[in-house]
Amino acid sequence: MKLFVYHTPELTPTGKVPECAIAVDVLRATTTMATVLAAGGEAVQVFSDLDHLMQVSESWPAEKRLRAGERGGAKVPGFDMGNSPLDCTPDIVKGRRLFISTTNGTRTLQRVQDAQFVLAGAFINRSAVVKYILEKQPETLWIVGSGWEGSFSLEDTACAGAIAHSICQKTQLSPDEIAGNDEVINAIALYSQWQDNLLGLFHYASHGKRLLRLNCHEDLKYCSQADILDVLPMQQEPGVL
Ligand code: 3SL
Repeated sequence: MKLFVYHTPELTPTGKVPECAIAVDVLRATTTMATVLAAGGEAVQVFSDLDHLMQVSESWPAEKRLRAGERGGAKVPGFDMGNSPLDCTPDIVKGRRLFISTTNGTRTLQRVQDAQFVLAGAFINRSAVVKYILEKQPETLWIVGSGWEGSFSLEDTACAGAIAHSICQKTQLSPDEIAGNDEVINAIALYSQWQDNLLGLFHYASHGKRLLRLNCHEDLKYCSQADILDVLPMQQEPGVL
């Protein structure tokens, strides 16, 4: 298995897809998706465009859908919810499909949607994702961070490092043996430095600061927990997990 880490969807090589891709948007899209599915959501369907989301979800029974829209960290007016994983409790999401559009995370999933296997990963479901990768043993694996509008984000690269670190530990391979690019080594180093204080790292991150300005302290705490959900958000058809 060769592993490649990309900090943003824009940095992935054009015209290529790997056998398996893990989209990561720790703050907060992939954390929210994992939470919805763990809480009994029927599926998560992702959109980059808000109007397209409205149009497609219109044909879904109203009592079986939830529309989640986020721009700039805030809920989009007229949507049922924004992108807080804390709103995704079983009483709200069970049996319903989440139609979601966020600033960056949904674009990452769309960039890798043609890979044979597509997963959504975050700290909260890191061990479930790693378990799947070790069973599947894909020849080529990409971990793609979402960043923020094309720029690097600390939290996504740290999560990529957490996944890579765990793969190394469980296979007894060194980072050098699995790394397909330098970003893998860099991501593992970042995670190793902050693994005992992920919340502290989020406070340094520009998107962490943005969410703190929006009073999302509890969201940051929730997203910083590792391995708390045994859930594997996997693409069933393009754009649907
Ligand atoms: O950029 C995204 O996709 C979102 O996860 C951003 S936010 O955390 O909902 O603000």
